[in-house]
Amino acid sequence: MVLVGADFNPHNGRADMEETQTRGYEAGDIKVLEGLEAVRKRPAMYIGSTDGRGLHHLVYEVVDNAVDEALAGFCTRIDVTITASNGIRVTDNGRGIPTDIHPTEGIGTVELVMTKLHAGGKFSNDSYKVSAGLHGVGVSCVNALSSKQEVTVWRDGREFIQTFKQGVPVAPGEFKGTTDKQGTSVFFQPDDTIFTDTVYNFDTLSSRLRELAFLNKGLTITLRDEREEVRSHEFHFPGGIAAFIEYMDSHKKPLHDKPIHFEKETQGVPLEIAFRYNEGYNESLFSFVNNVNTVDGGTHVVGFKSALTRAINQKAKDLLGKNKKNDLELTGEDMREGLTAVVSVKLREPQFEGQTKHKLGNGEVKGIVEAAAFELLSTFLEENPAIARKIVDKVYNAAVAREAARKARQMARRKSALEGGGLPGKLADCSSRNPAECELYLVEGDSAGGSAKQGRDRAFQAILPLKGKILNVEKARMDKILANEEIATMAQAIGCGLGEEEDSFNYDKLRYHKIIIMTDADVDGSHIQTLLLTFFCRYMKKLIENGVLYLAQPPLYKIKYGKEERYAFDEREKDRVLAEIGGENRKGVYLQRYKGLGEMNPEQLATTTMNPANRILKRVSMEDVVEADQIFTMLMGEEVEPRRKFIEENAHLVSELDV
Ligand code: 1YM
Repeated sequence: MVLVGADFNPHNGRADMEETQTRGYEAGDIKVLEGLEAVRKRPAMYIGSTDGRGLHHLVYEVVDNAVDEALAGFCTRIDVTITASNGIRVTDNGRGIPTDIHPTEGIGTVELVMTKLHAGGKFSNDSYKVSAGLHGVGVSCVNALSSKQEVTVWRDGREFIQTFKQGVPVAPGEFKGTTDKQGTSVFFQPDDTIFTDTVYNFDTLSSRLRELAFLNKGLTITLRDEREEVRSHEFHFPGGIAAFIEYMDSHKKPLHDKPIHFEKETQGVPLEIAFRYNEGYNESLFSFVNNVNTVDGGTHVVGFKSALTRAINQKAKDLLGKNKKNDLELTGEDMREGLTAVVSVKLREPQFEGQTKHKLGNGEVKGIVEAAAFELLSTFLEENPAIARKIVDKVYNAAVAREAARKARQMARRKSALEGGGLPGKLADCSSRNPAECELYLVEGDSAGGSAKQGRDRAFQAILPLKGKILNVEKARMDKILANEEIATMAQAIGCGLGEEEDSFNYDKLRYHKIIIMTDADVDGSHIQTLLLTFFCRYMKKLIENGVLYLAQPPLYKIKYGKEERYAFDEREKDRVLAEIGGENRKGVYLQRYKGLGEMNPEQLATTTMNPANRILKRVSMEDVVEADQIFTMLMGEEVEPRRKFIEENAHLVSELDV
């Protein structure tokens, strides 16, 4: 029983018996300890991973309990603090976790909630708690993975506190005095023997908490950082997910002024939908079930899409039938060009499917969402003819463009058949034909491409040099994109085709399980990187979702001292290495700042950036689709002003890259 510390005696309650929860030590407790021990032994099974993702997951788990209390209608405010020690405090103003002895379990309810593994909804009425996927493993996992946790409850005029170490109560909970406050506060210090990453990221927490505030209209959520530089954010959106749309589209040109926003509860399923069309061409549809982002959609999304298609088709028949040639069929995809939408449902027993459990499976939800959305949409289009007209025109134009793209694609196919198809001439392919071990380097410029070709291990590393800047896909439609040579070459080499439709993108044909973008560490390089990321995000999203896209990290410095050569990948490492060998000004020390890949000879490039034994690769993830989408649009879109502002605000990063 590893978890029972030597100084912990469960029989030996402290303090005054009247003020302390007394309890016996029963068989049930041993089970609890075994449960928590299992969490500590295999943390990844419970929270997904022990890296930064798992670390942040702990916060979401505790915040989820507070949000549940808000959903139940008892809590209006949640305050999250990153403490100076890199611990987390979450405080809500709900009813407070019950402090009495649990009627059936015979121990304090707080202790029960904090120590017993459950999938949610067992002890409380937390009916909207997500019971599958990564969420909802229960706050007891957070406790088990914390070197210290302290729970404070203000309830019925009294303050109650209980402290835990690695999930084990230090002592029974105690009442500390009277109070006029109400609510629950949980402080935890993540156990740094468990996590490989122990530092909380303010922006990561901030964007999830912002999202929660959008999804739970009226709830106030704050985030405060008490580490070096104190900063704080407050999120409160009376507009709910309509405000979410405005936030996401703040850099796009809207087609109509206000987002269209519906809320309706049918058959016990609360449904909230908001959407707005913009002048762009991309679809951004975000769906949530019980506040969890269903990245792979599911039945609620299918229901919404078919309602949208039916309602707009009906209206289009009305409006187009009379004046335009009506020989073009409008497809669902046409209806969603330039659409930003959020669909949020709350379900008592959600079932999640798919590899990552991010797809809603409940069959009944499709019909419920479709019927409600169709009715609301039809009425809206009827009552707002000017907006209906704009939407129908936009959808019609999308259909025309789709038809043009189809023809362009057909031509491209015919052309590649004429040329014998096959692989692009610029590609220096590897000899292995086993995609699982193959890597494709996309290299900026012909000169670095040449070094990479010489330095690579040709058995499994392929090189594709890219010339200059690729097309900015955010501004172009599919027909133009297909005609772009750099893009066509990349798509041919990768092998899956491109596009969002199933018939044009086939993941199974992927020829390399690692696709590595290698650009210079200067402003141009980061611009090309962003263009490529935009392209992959829009037209080969699956590669990012499946984690096969990477960024190479070339060193920024070479430090030479005598015969020794060392490389540094950032400023801190450079300073450390220099300090180790006695400083930059010492005789015989030579410091070189690499401005581009071209300054390295093939051997150096191979050792530092390409050899799997030494290189550092950064995996590109869709963790924060919303944020990525926004930055892409802003950096790449039509509007110049926000881009200028962003670059100005991030000028310190740029100057670091381009000294
Ligand atoms: C900072 C984290 O956990 N708040 C919270 C949790 C609970 C309640 C209120 C609550 C729920 C219920 C009744 C109920 C929980 N209680 C339980 C259990 N904030 C945070 N706020 N009274 C209070 O669901 O019936 C589990 S969570 F099991 F004790 F009821």
